Amino acid sequence: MTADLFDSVADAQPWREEIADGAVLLRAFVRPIESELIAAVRAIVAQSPFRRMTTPGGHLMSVAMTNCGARGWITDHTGYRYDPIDPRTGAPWPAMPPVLRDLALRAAEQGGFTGFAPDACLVNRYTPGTRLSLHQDKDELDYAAPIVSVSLGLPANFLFGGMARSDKPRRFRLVHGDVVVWGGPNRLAYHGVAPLADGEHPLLGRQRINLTFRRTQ
Ligand code: MD6
Ligand code: FE
Repeated sequence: MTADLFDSVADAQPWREEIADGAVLLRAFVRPIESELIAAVRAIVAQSPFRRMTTPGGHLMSVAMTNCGARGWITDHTGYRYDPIDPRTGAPWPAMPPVLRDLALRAAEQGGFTGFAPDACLVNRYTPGTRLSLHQDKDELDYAAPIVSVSLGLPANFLFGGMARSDKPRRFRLVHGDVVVWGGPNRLAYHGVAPLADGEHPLLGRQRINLTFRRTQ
């Protein structure tokens, strides 16, 4: 009787919200390791600093980016790609810390994707007013692997659309500690981030940090 009650509570998992077929939102999933994550991000940035990149169309992105892992996502006037070398430092990107690799694996499992082994982690820094326009993540070779996306710092409105850019996106408020796991039939859904509202986060100040883990090849 008591066991049944607890089982049904566990099954409900209020922290796990299915937002689309193959996409789940894991509320507060990384709160228990937030200090380790923030320390890991600081170490990455000390080696490969945040920088604003230019799109192939010549636009300077408002979001600043860096990477860790065997390959990093970059954009310049020649296009988008994954590259093992940070063009800013001329050296490989910082290695992916075990705490990050492990969290990506555990989160992917919660989304129903076992054995996720990311080789790239894109680190995005949003300051108030910055945004990421609707896009698809399609520079990876294997769409069978999901993407795991971690939010730290200020809250953001995540826009989640359909397979066409013109599909009206739904909005999900992502706060510090939330994780989105994204794959399956919605792997190529259009998505973006609305302009960041101003605020002050107790651990990270006036910014939002987003980590997205990918299997690129
Ligand atoms: C962000 N995220 O949340 C940007 N892409 O800052 C993404 O572009 C993203 O959260 C693919 C899957 C999940 C994501
Ligand atoms: Fe994306």
